[in-house]
Amino acid sequence: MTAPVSILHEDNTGTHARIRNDFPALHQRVNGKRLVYLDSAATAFKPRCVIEAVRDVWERDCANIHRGVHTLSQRATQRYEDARVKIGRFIGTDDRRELVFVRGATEAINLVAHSYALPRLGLGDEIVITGLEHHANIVPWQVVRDRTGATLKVVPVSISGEVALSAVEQQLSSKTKIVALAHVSNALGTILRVKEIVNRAHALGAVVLVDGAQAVPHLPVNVMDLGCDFYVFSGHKLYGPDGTGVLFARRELLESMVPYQTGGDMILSVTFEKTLYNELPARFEAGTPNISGAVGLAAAIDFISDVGLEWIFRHEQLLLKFAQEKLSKIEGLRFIGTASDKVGVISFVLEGVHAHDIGTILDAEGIAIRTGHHCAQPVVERMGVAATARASLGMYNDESDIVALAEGIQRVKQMLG
Ligand code: C6P
Repeated sequence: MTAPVSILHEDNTGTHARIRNDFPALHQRVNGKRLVYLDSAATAFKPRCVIEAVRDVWERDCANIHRGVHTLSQRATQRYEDARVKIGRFIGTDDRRELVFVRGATEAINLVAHSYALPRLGLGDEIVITGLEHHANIVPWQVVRDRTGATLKVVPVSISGEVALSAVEQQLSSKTKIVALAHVSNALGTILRVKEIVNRAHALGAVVLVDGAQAVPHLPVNVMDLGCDFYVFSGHKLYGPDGTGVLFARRELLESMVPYQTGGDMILSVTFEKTLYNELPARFEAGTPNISGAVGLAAAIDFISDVGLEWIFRHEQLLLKFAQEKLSKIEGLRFIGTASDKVGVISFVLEGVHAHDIGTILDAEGIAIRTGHHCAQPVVERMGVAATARASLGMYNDESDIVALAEGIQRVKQMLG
C-alpha cells in the first residue's frame, strides 16, 4: 500500500503544493469545514491564470472578432485564433481548420450527429455506441436513428465496467457507419481501448467519434495517434471556462459536412437569393463565440502543460490506489466500476444507505461529491444499482482529501447505517 506521506514525499519538487496554491476556490470553508472538492468530473476548479486570462480579455481586448478593423477587435481576433492553434496542438493537430469551438462536448456531439450523420445515414445503416456512454453520447444518436431509420447498436459492458474488444467486434459490420464511444467513462472511470476500436471500425469503413470529456484532463491525448475522425471535449472539465469546448474533426470530413447553425461569421457573402458559406472552421462557428472562454481555455492548457500530463496522470493514479485501499476497508462499501485501467473516478454504494443521503451528509462535512446516475443512467443500471456516490479526482487533490472522505463515509454509517 502507498502510505499517505510517500506520494508527496516522492514529489520532492513541491509541484503539488504549488498546484494547490494556484486554485483559489480550493481555499475556502464550506459549512464551517475545510472544503474537500471531489467532484472534478462534473467540473474542475480554475487556476488563477485562467481567471486572469478571461479578465484580461474583458479589461483590455473586449471586442468582437473577425469583424472589426479597429485595434481591439484585431487583438481579440488574434488571441482567439492563437487559442485555437494552441488547443489543436494540445490534442495533436497542427491544422487550425480541424478545430471548431463549441459550447462543450454535448454541442460537439450534436453537431456531428446533425451535420455528418443525419444527411448520410438511412435504413439499413448502423450506429454503434457502448453501454457506458454519457447521455450526451446516446440521445443525439437516438435522434439520428429516429429520423433516418438507421439502427442503434450498443456494445455491452462487463460487470466490472469494461468494454471488451471482442464485444465491440460482435457489434461491428459492414453496415456500421458511425462508432461513437467515450474515451473514459464518467460514471465508472474506465479507460476504453480507443485506438484498437478505431482500427477495427476503420477496417469496415466506419468513422469514429470519441467523447474525450473525461479523458483530456487526465491523460495525454493525440488524435493522430488514436486515428479517430472526431474527438470532442468540454473546457470546464479541463480547468478552463464553462461554455467552452472543442470539436476536432478530420478536415476532409468537416469540408463535406453541412453547417450546424447558420448566421453571422459562417458566411462569405449573403444575398436574399443565395448564401456562400465561409471557409473552415468559421463555417461551423455561427454567431459571436465565447471569445474570452477560448482564451481562458488556452491558458488552462498552458497551465496543464507546465505541470505535465504525465505528472498529473501519475499523481492521480497514486491517489486512486490510495483511495481504493482506504475505502475498501469500510464495511458495507462496494465499488461500482472496477476496471483495471481507469482514471480517478471512485463510484461506490453503501449498504442500506441511499446515495443522495451520502452526498448530503458529506456536504455538511464540507466534502463535495456527486450522487445519482451521473447522466449515464444505462450504465449505472447495468451495474445493478439506481444511483452511486461518485468521488472524482483532479490534479489538486491529495491524501488528506481521501482521508477526509473515508472519515465522512464512516460518519454517514454512524448516522444512517
Ligand atoms: N459529465 C459529469 O458529472 P458537457 O455538459 O457538454 O460539458 O459534457 C457532457 C459530457 C459528455 N461526455 C462525458 C463523458 C461527460 O462526462 C460529460 C459531462 C459531467 O459526469 C456532467 S453531467
